[in-house]
Amino acid sequence: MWLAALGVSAVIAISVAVAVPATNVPVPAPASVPTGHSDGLSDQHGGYRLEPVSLPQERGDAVPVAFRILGPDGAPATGYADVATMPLHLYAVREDLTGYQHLHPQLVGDTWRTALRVPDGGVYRLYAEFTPAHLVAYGQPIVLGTRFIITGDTNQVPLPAASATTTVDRFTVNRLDGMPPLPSGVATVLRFQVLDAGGPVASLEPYLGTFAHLSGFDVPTQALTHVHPAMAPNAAAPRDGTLAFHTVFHHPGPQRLFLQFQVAGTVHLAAFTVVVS
Ligand SMILES: [Cu+2]
Repeated sequence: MWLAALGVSAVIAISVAVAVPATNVPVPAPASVPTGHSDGLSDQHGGYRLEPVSLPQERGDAVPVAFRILGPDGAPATGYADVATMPLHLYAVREDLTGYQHLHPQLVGDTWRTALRVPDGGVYRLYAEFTPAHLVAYGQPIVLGTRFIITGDTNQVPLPAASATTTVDRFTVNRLDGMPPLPSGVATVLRFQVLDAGGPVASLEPYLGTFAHLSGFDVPTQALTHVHPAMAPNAAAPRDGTLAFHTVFHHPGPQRLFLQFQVAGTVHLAAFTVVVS
């Protein structure tokens, strides 16, 4: 995507240089809206940049993390839109796609701060997802990433095989469309149903303003796609415990999905491997 976007802009730049006379060339307005999507593999997008202040260097249950988000003018960004009730979501995952976390740092002065669970060694990636207030109409958040390395012994976990069902706590979550490979680069719908011993769970509760959060990580690259169920605002809980997500997976290959949902005040995390063709 990055290369494709760069290629497109390079082609445009070249064709403009060739086709337009040297005089009366309109001066383009400064780009105020980012182009393309961001997936956390870069620390910058659309003029915004993630600047680490303090990243974990050792294991622990609550290791401090601090970073700044700098705007196009190089100064710390101010004015974030609340998306899913929060101005900034921070996701973390290790390179083997374990240890997923979804956190909400506090903005203290110009620096975002939170604490991370770092149970083991390895390479971890952080994803800061936010929407500058003036970019709400852009329609997608900016996702900036950075990574840190914890040295020492590391227990890498093999990627679980693709499955149409998984269990978490007292719940079973089924992927209703089975396990067909999902096409890359086009709109896709993923449907899940949450069940417990009594059948479909009719009592899903909003968590951060929506009935579920789905984070998908492209296994080879760790590119992030984060989406919410397609539901009307203020919709009632789905009576059959079914959640539908509309998304586009940009890369062929396996994806590791983390589905968060809330029942009786507790957030549960179901994980799936799916294959994108
Ligand atoms: Cu979310």
